[in-house]
Amino acid sequence: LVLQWLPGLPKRLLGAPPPHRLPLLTNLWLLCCKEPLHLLLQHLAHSHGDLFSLRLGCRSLIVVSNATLAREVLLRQGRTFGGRQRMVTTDIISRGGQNIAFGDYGTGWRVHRKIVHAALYESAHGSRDMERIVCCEAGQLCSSLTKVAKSGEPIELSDMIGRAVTNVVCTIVFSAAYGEHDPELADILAYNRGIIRSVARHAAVDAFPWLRLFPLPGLRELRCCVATRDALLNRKLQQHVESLDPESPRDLMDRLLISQIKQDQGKGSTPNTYLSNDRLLMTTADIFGAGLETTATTLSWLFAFLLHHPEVQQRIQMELDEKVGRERDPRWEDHSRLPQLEAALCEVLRIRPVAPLLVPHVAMRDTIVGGYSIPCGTQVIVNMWAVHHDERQWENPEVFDPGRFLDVDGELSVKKPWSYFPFGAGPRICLGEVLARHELFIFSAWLLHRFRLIPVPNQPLPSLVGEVGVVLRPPAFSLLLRLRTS
Ligand code: HEM
Ligand code: PLO
Repeated sequence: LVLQWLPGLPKRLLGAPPPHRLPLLTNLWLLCCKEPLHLLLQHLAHSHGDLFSLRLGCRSLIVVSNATLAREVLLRQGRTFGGRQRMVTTDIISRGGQNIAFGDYGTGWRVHRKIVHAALYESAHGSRDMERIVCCEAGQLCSSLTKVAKSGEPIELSDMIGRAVTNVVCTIVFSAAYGEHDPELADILAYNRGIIRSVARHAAVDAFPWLRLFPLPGLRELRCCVATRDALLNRKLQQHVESLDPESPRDLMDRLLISQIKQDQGKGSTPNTYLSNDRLLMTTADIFGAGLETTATTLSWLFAFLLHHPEVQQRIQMELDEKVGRERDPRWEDHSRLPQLEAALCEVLRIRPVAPLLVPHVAMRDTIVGGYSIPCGTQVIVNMWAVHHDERQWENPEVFDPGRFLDVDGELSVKKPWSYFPFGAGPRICLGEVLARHELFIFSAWLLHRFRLIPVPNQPLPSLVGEVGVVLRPPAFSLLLRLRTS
C-alpha cells in the first residue's frame, strides 16, 4: 500500500473563523500499520488534536477523541450522525444494510429498531424472564465447571462462556438451547467465528471497494459463512411460520412475524417501513451476531483482570458471601446490593471496551462540529478508547481500579461521568444493553460465588493487551478453578 503523508499541513487552523475544514492527511499506511487502530488514532489525537481528519483509500473520515465532541456527535447531533458507511463486508452480512447495525438512520430504520427493541425485550418478558433464561444457562455452566474444578485441570473459560451466551441468545431469538456437543451449536459457533475473522481481515477491501473485483479468499469465506448462517435462520423461520400462534408468541422470531402480519393487514406501513422477510432475517442475524461476541468477550476481560488483581476478586467474593450467603444462588435483584461486582464490571467496560471505536457513524447532511465544517457523507469515528483513557478525565486511566465507580460509602456512584459510554449513546446506542447487563452480572456473580479463579502455576498471567478483530478481545488464556465452600 502506498504510504502518503502530506507534511506541512497546519495541525489545526487555529484562529480561522469557523466553519472551516480540518487538515486532511492521506493515510493509507494506517491499513498496514501493526499498531491497533484505536491506539494509533489516540496517538494521532495527541499530536493533531481531539478532532482531525484522515483520508483512507476512497473514504475521508474524521476522528473525535474527547467527551464533549463525542457527546456532540452521538447525542446532540445523534440523528445527523446516524448514518453508517456502506462497506463490502457489511453489505454481504446484512444484504445491503437491511439490519439494525449497518442500516442508515431514517424513517424505515427507526420503525424497525422500535419493533426489534420491543420484540427483544418482550421475548424476555421484562427482566423476570430474561433473568430465568440467563440463570438457567449460568446453572448449566457452573455444573460443567464444577467437574473441571474437581479434576484440577486448567481450563480456557472462553469456549464454555461462548456456548452459554450463545444458548441465551438462541433461546431468546428462536427458543432453542443446545447441549454441549450439539452439531447445530457447533455450526453456529463456527460460522460466527468465520464471519468475525473475515470481516476483521477485510479493512483493505472496505477502503478500496474495487478490490472486490479480484477473487479474494477471505471474501469467499465470508460469503460461505453468511450462507450457512442464513440457511439456519431460514430453516428456523420456516418452522416458526408453520407453527405460529399469534396469540401466544414464543420468542423474538414469533414477535417479528406478528409485526409483519399486522403490517400485511395494512396498519399504516409503507414500502420503506415494511418488515420484509429479508429485513426480518437480517435483524435476527444482527441480534445473534451482536449478542455473542460482545458479552462473552467482556466476561473474558473481567476474568483476565481478576487474575491480575486477586484483591478485587476477594472483595467481590466477601460481598457475595455477606449479601447473598452460601445457601442460594445470586439473583438479578441482588445487583444493587453488590457494588463491588458492579463496579468491577463498570471498570472492565471502561478499560477494555469491546468496541473501542464504536461502529463508525456517517454524517447524513452538512454540519459543523467543534467549529469545523463536516460535509455530508463524512465518516465519523468516535474513539471511545481515547475518551475512556483520557488523563484529563480519569486519574491513572491505565490502572484497573473499580473503586473509581464507588462513592465514599462504598456504594455504586449514581451518576456516571460523560467520559464513559461503553454502549455508545443517542439514537444508535446499543440495542442489547439491558440484556448484556443482565448477562454480565448473572454469569459473573454465579461463577465468582461458586469458584475462586487462580492463575496456572509457572505460567505467565494472561496478557491484557487486546487483539483487534471485530471486537477487542484478550488473547486466549487458561486458569484454575477452586470450588469455594465458605
Ligand atoms: C451496537 C456495545 C452487547 C446489539 C453497539 C455499539 C456499542 C455496543 C458500543 C455501537 C454504538 C454506536 O454505533 O455508536 C456493546 C457491549 C455489549 C453489547 C459493550 C456487551 C458487553 C449487545 C447485545 C446485543 C447487542 C447482547 C443484542 C442482543 C447491538 C446492536 C447494535 C449494537 C443491534 C447496533 C445498534 C445500531 O446501530 O443502532 N453495541 N453491545 N449488543 N449492539 Fe451492542
Ligand atoms: C457479527 C457476525 C454476525 O454474523 C453479523 C454481525 C452483526 C452485528 C455486529 C456483529 C457481526 C459484530 C459485533 C458488532 C455487531 C454490531 C455491534 C457490535 C459490530 C459482524 C459491536 C459493538 O461490536
